[in-house]
Formats: sequence, C-alpha cells, structure tokens
Amino acid sequence: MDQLLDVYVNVEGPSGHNSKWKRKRGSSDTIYENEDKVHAVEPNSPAVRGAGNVKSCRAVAVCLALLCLLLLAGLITLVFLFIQAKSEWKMEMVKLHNNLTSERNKLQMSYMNLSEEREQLQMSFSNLSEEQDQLQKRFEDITNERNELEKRLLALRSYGWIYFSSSLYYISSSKKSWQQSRADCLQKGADLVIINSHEEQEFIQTFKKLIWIGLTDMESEGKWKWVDGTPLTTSYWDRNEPNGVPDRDEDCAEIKKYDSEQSWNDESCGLERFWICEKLLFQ
Ligand code: MAN
Ligand code: CA
Repeated sequence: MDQLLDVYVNVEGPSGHNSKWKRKRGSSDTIYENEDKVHAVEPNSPAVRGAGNVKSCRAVAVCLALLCLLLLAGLITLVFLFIQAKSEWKMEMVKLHNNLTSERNKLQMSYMNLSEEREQLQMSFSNLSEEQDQLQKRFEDITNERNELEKRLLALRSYGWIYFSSSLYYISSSKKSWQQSRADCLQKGADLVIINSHEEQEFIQTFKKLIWIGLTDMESEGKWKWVDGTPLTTSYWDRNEPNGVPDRDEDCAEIKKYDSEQSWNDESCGLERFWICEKLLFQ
C-alpha cells in the first residue's frame, strides 16, 4: 500500500534553487512536502495527478468506512431485532404453553366430571331398569289379580251378590232370626252387613225391607258392637231407639224406617227378618 500510495514529487525548482524535498511518512498515504517553499505546480503535472489520486483514495476510504459503519449498524440492528423477536417468541411460547396446560387441566377436570356423571347415570339407569322390572312384575301381578277378581265377581253376581264400594252384598229372599241369618252369611264366607259410611247406609235403605244388620248388644246390654267386634261409633237410630230394656229383650239391630236415614231399631233377635250379608272384595 505504501508503495502504491507513495508519491514522489521530484521536480526541479526554478534554476538556482536547490529544492530540498523531505519524505514524510504517514499512515496510508505519504506526502512529500517542500519544507522551504511552495512552488507553483503545473496543472496536469504528475504531482497534481498524484494529489488527486490521494484525495480520491481518501474519499473511497471514507465511503468504505461509512459503508462499514452502516453495515455494522444494520447488523447490530438486525441482531437486536432478532434477540427481541426471539425473546417475544419465547414469551409467546411460554404463554401458549401455559394456556395449553390450563386448557389441558380444564379438559382433564371436565373429563373426570363427565366420567363421574356417566357412572352416576349408569347407576341411575341400572336402578331404573331394576325398578322398571319390579313395576312390570307388579303390573303383571295386579293384572292377574284383577282378572281373578273379575272372574270371582262374575261368579258371585251369578249367585245374587251385588257389588258396591269395594264390597259384595247378598240380600236374602227369605226371612230368618238374627242368629240364623248370621249363620247363613258365615256359611257363605261373609257376615251380616257392617255399616260404616253414610253411603253404605243409603245403599242398604234402597232394598226397602225390614232387614237384620250385623249390630248387637247381646254380650253387654247397651254396648252395641258390630259383628267384627268393633264398637258402634256412627249410628242411624230411629227417634227414641234403641229402647230395648231387659224386659223387652231387644238385642239385635234392624233397618225399620227405610224411608228415613234414621232407620235403625233394636228388636228381639228371635223375630224373622230379611238379612244382608257383606263380604269385602279384598280380604
Ligand atoms: C215395636 C218394636 C220396638 C220398637 C217400637 C217403636 O214395639 O219394633 O222394637 O222400638 O215398636 O215404636
Ligand atoms: Ca226397639
């Protein structure tokens, strides 16, 4: 480089002047100056051309340096941007990872809940199936029972029994004493009628006959009881009844005033009356 840039200006000065030229060594370019005087230099002389080249070289060097600086700045900027982008990308990745982890946890929780729910539903389904089987069985049993009862009812109707409010009633066509009447009912698998509702009382009235009912105080005077042993609570005695005193000996109850709801009378048990037997449908 030194050799390239070394410029020797060795021109003879005007006659009589000894020029003294000193070589100055600089950095990259070497310039020879005349220590004593500046002499006029001709344009286009090699010296002038050399000086021009030096300037051009300097400009090129400056340009190159600037270019290097620019490139360096660009490189630094790129590196900075790259680091920043990488950092942001890392942060995004961490965020994404966290979101995914959170989503995965949620899904796992949801899956566990659904599994639990499914187990409960399966259990519930199993219980319901069992219940359905039991209900189906019960339905079949009840259907069979109903069919049996219908058959039984048809048979009993054919023997003169009447169905009313879950009971079957048999009204006699002959008259007997209270004891004989009861015996007939027992023999039929029933007993003398027990009246335990207003509707039943009305139903018995419809036969419009003197009828023995299943009520007596023969065990203890004045303590009226039904044939099943239950004490009398609701009664439909006629006015001034029961009036059986020991000398009248009226220990059995009959329907007498059948046009009135208050139709009962106590009467001597040996007298003959029609009678009504009752049997419960479900017993
Ligand atoms: C008759 C009998 C009695 C009844 C009276 C009512 O004497 O039936 O049981 O109490 O009539 O007048
Ligand atoms: Ca009486």
